[in-house]
Amino acid sequence: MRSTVVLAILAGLLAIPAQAQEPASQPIFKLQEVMIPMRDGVKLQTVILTPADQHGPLPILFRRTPYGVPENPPQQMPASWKELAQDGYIFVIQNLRGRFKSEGVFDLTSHVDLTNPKSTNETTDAYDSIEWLVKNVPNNSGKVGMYGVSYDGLTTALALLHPHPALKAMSEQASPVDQWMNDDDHRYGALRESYNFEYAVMEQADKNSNTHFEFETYDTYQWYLDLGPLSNINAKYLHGKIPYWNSTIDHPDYDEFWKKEAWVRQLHASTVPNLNVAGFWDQEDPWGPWQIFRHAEEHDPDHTNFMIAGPWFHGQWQTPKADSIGLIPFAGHETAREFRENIEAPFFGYYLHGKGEKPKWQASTFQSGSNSWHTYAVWPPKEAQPTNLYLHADGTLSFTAPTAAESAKAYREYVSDPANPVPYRQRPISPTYPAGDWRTWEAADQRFVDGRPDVLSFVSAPLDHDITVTGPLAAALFASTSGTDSDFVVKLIDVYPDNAQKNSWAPEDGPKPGQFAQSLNGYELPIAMEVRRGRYLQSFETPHALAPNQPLEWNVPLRDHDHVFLKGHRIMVQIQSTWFPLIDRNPQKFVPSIYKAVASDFTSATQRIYCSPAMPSHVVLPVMH
Ligand code: PG9
Repeated sequence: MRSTVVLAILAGLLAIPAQAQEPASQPIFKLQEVMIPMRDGVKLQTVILTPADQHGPLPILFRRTPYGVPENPPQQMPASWKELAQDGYIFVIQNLRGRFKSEGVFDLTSHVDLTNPKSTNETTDAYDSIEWLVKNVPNNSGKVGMYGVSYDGLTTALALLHPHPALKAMSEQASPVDQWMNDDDHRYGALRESYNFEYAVMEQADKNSNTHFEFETYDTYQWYLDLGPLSNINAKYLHGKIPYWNSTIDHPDYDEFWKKEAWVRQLHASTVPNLNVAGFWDQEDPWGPWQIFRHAEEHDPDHTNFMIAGPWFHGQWQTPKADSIGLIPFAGHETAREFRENIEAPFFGYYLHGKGEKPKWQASTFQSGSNSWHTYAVWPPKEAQPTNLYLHADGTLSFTAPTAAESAKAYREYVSDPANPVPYRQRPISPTYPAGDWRTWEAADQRFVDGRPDVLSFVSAPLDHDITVTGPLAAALFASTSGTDSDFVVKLIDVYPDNAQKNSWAPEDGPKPGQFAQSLNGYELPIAMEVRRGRYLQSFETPHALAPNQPLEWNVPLRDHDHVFLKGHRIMVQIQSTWFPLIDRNPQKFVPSIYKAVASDFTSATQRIYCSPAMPSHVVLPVMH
């Protein structure tokens, strides 16, 4: 059981895929398990994988995980290590305190208090472990790198707050930084209901395993709908036993608890050379790496802070190839292999082996649409000009602002009903883990909600030239609700022409049943999607009721992107007020805490999006010139 779980985790979450490995004729690593003592006496279970053919001293590549360490040495080189291993590293993997055989208590909230000398946390545990490793691992070169995806990226990034002097380079990949503001658990205070709940159960139900919540209903959309108010999660299922879930519902607003969790607020310099890696379609942590990059930029005199991004789902850059995401092919590029071969391995090679050259760029992306690699001296590039794309009341989208003549019909409206929320992906919605179709939902064809009366679409004419957007995107909506609280979800979509799919092709993992029926012809590919919750428009700390039917400006950050809307494609914006069960349902009636709302608080509301000269709802695109 344990080994199945570890294998699944390594293959999926931690992106060391089991498939596409190379056959080995002899053992490639020697495995040693040790318990490394921390400053408070707690010992952490740690596995040291030494190359069987090691001759001279080698640097250590260190990964810290909550998901379990391997019990046996890999028989074959994991695809995600292949390029790194050519330079030679001692790979070290450690279970975090409180996970599996590691002693102590697991803290899912990554609180780091460096002012208290008695406090232990992931920053001090990384420091103490590196201190031990450089002194105790035979034949190490004294140089250490850290790396990892997601939670392992977080534990990497946390070492930035007080790095051990032997830590010479790191690559944090998809690390969250502030779980109330964005990434896994909330979006600007709107709860990521399915993820927060299912993940907290996975990591906190049992110290010795990764636990998948057993839904009685396969279509979790139905399960969460039948659940009713969120208070039923504890009342009916968890009974207060999952600490992170309890903290979430005890702290609905951006209070001191969440501000402490937002560890990136303590980062103001590039303290270790760092390759930040983000996926444009990362369904879990798309935002954190950009925040780490920006915070480290505050003081980076030696230019050691780098940003890489590509058209990837969570961790896809560590899969064997990444030549497509869902149905979207990358024009023959094996983007994951290319990233590891041309960027990740040379980066560590330079800082840990003294080989090759330092990257000459600050940012590098695999740009979607054009399907090509790019480098940028600075991010965002100076050539990107913020350009408004306006929503019009006739359902069109254009670079021309609404005119006075359009004022007669100044808005579009719909009724949002929490009893019939818009699904975030096509039903049935399988459980988030293990893997499943969760990984690619952000690149799914949005035609599945076209025609719903509670989803507004605005569409441009076919483009007469390519439009390249490189940098941060945002939406500014002028919107009202007949309720006293409400959500607005904005989706920016690339609409493929009806004759887009000329050649046949197969996705990376081979076509799955049903995939042949889908087509890129007319495909509605989401480029950016985000939600804002009305109660937090004025203040994240103190929620406020909205005045019914009073238009307000809603600013919706849409993160950093690099995409070309190709000639002949159209641009679309979709707007809706539910996104379920990804985001919990807003009762649409202001209550002090949504997590304490009762069934009768949930009411329908009439939502309006304004498109007039005085209230010109628009999306801001960083258009390259
Ligand atoms: N997205 C997962 C996670 C990271 C950090 C905190 C909580 C969850 C993960 O894939 O590890």
